[in-house]
Amino acid sequence: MTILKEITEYVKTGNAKKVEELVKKAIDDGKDPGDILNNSLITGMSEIGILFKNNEVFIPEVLIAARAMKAGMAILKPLLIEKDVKPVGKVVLGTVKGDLHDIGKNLVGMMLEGAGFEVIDLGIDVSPEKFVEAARDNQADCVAMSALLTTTMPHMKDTIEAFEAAGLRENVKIMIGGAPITQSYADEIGADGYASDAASAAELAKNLIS
Ligand code: B1M
Repeated sequence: MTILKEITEYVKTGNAKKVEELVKKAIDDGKDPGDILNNSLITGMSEIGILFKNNEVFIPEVLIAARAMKAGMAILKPLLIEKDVKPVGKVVLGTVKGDLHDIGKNLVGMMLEGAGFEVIDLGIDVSPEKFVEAARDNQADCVAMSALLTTTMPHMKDTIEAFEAAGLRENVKIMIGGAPITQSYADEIGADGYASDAASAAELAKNLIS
């Protein structure tokens, strides 16, 4: 098995120590940091995402895989910056105003990072104004909103309207998700996309900005 394939397997099984050790070894062996990122860490997260989507693994496995990926990323990051390897895109992520649920949102963030995005996570209870400000300040490509309550879903619409009012709607793709959200709700409020789970969210973000 190649070292990159080995790293992929250790990301999937969530072995952060091994990932760290093998990423260091791959660098010492002269492997390109971008190659290590794309063909081992991202592959591992994307494979765990598919298993999660198919209910073959569950939240704890995704969390430990993400921790292992992050251990590898911590080593790669300075080298990627040095080599000016750009992220796939920038996503501003948050749970909408009035909503404190963040477990699903955090999984979405991990899958986005795993897919090579830079994620600016604004946390929970994020107002439309905060989404607009963060997207503007960071020149984000995409805004990703999560809501778990039927009472907070309308803030997704308010946020889209805030982007329109700020004259920034054309600059960003807006995607939404969360247990009560549907594709028809996304269509109704004028979002660019809806994803039902974290792995699909990463796929959607890639499609939206490509
Ligand atoms: Co709350 N809660 N909760 N809760 N809570 C629900 C959502 C509820 C369905 C429970 C119920 O009554 N059966 C219900 C909502 C009813 C409704 O509106 N229809 C509810 C309620 C009512 C409340 C309170 C109002 C309770 C109260 O105080 N009376 C209160 C509200 C607080 C607030 O937000 N203002 C409340 C509070 C809480 C806790 C704080 C105790 C806790 C949250 C802890 C935390 O997140 N840090 C909590 C929890 C844990 C839940 C349940 C049990 C689990 C939610 C969860 O984390 N699921 C939930 C019931 C349930 O869903 N079974 C419930 C796991 C997570 C991985 O799934 O978030 O759906 P989910 O994310 C998925 C997808 O939806 C998708 O990807 C994820 C993974 O694949 N996804 C996206 C999510 N965001 C996405 C964004 C995307 C794309 C995909 O693109 C941007």
